[in-house]
Amino acid sequence: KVDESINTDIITLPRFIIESQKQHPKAKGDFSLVLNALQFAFKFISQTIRKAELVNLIGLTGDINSTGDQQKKLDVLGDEIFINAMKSSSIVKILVSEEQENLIYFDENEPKYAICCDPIDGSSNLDAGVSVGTIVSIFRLLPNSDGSTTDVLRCGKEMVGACYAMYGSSTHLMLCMGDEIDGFTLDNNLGEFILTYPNLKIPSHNLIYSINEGNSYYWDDSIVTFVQKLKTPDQETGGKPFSSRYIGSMVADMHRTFLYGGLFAYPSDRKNPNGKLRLLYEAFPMAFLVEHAGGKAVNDQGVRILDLQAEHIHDKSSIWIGSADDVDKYLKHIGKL
Ligand code: AHM
Ligand code: MG
Repeated sequence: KVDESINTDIITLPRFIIESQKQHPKAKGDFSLVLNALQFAFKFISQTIRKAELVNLIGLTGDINSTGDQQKKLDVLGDEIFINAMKSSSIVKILVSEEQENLIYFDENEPKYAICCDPIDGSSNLDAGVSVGTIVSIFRLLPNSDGSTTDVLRCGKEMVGACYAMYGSSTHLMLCMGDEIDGFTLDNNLGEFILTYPNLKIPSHNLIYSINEGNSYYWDDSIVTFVQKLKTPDQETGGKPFSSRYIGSMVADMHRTFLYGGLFAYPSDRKNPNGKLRLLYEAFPMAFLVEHAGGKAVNDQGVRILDLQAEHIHDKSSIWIGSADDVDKYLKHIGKL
């Protein structure tokens, strides 16, 4: 007897890409080559992280990366996996990686796409088995460009796509190719990402704030007052205070925010005058995804993240991101709404 509980008509990522391509008859299939390389990198990194403890990969290499952090072996491996996957895409010309000081240029590839990525974001959490992820922004090269930093030192709104993979209890992929955002879950037996959250919308509000409050000593008074306000029940919050949730891994904190709603922030402070998170491969892709899911993302001054432009590939930005109503609360607080 056939087990009727098994769905035999699932939408895998390759099927999803083919079907979306049909809706854009002018598409030449270039973007699918990029996605194919990306999903391979995500699967490879996912497997590597899951095996890490067993094959004794945990530990420091002793090197310092371009933004001054100590690199771990998994950071190096994740970076290598990512670079090789983009190289083999045939179509990604340049790559900005958090782990590489300079832009990587692939001589052999066609000059079509530029990718910016944090191969393993939240890596300080790795040894504790906490969820980490890979964050990616995708730009099409400027007309007639052969690939250079000017292709990525642009406004975030010029991106053509963004995604992140989160290596948690399952491996999830959240993807936006310019329209909606769609979520996939990796089926390890099939080796395929399966569509599990079609056309995901972020809730317009939730009583959750996610911020490293240990930094409050270094914050401006305005931020201290705002966070205090979130913890003080009022009529707007239905008489309840916001709850605090902070994993310390942006992908995991944002994944929860996409599904449950609320507000995630990493403001600037006296230690990090421009915030901590990087514009090209942390703030931009998350802002792109959140806006396509109906949310908002702004910096400390209330400027839309996607209107910002990086001057250097590793530039940082403050960020307030999440449910539209909760970001609006911050905007009202600073008098920008
Ligand atoms: P990383 O790219 O070096 O891993 O740093 C980025 C991470 C984010 O994932 C996370 O939101 C943030 O750093 C946490 O920082 P902190 O430990 O200062 O709260
Ligand atoms: Mg990182």
